[in-house]
Amino acid sequence: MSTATQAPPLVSMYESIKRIRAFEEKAISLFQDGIVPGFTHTYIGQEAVAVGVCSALEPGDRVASNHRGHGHIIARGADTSRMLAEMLGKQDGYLKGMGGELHIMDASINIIGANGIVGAGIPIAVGAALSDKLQKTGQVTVSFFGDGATSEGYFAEAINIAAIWQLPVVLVCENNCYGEFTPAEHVCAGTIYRRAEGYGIPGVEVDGQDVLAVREVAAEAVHRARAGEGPTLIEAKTYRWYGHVYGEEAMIGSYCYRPEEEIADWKANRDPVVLTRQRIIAEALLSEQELDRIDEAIAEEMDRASDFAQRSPLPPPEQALDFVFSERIPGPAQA
Ligand SMILES: Cc1ncc(C[n+]2csc(CCOP(=O)(O)OP(=O)(O)O)c2C)c(N)n1
Ligand SMILES: [Mg+2]
Repeated sequence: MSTATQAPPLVSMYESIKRIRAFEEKAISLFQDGIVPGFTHTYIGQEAVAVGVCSALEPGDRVASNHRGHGHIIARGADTSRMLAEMLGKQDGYLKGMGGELHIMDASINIIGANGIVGAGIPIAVGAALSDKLQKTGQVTVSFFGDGATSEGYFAEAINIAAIWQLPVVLVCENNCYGEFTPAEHVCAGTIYRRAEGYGIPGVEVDGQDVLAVREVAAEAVHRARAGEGPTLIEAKTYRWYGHVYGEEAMIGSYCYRPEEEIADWKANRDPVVLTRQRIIAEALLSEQELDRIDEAIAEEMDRASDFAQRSPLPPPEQALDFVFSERIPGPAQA
């Protein structure tokens, strides 16, 4: 179900935020039941960043995602059934079950890839933007990455090239306060958005829990990019509710890298679902009951996605080496 075309922007943004939340809750429940193999990097708590930014894009614009990418991809309108099937390693998944959540891409909606290598999506986005500039397509590319990625060489090299060539790219850093188990302030020197000044491009900080504030700064950055005025660095202050990977306690035991009160405060006072709902009610755009009906329709969509993903078959073993972009090197016995 999507009311995005008819609904006022704030309502369609709520719907998108809620879809991300519900998708993640479904993924967590499947993970807890042992149905999702491996790890899952949940986006809960950060939904307003993806939705605010993507609401400022045109359909033809591109998005380069990262390892915490479910929200970015859903905000662009990805098929949640195929996403969930991919997470379960099933044949009807976006990558025929061969890639998992870290590699989801959908060329039909210009998602140019999630990426498991921290920071590596940034030069890919800049490359896409270079292509668009040379071919005068008028498209803009957004790169989403975390605070941790700003300490990688990729970030410095890509932002420099984007700035010097005035490429149509928007660099969105989701500062969720931690990179794995390390507080951002222990590893990120200075202030992330202020680094833009050294490259001669605008840098802006925004409250990542406020979807309208995110949309506003993103719209300005997208406008600049499309007008040929080059990149913008946006630092969205946000928070991930759960571990670096869901259920990380099983790995790190009682090691506590963030205070319980901090987590509780973000959940109680800075929840983007609640904040967006409150705004819709305050502006009398919809009633509580109408919002509940949106929630119910999304919950049904997630139940259908879960059924679809669980019913989908596993890829056959003989497919293991298909779609893999590497050479099979003959072993000594065959040489
Ligand atoms: C180049 C590289 N180094 C280390 C890792 C392991 N790793 C995966 S996610 C992550 C933390 C990234 O933190 P951040 O960029 O802040 O994103 P967040 O997980 O907070 O969304 C690390 C260190 C990796 N995947 N790639
Ligand atoms: Mg982080």
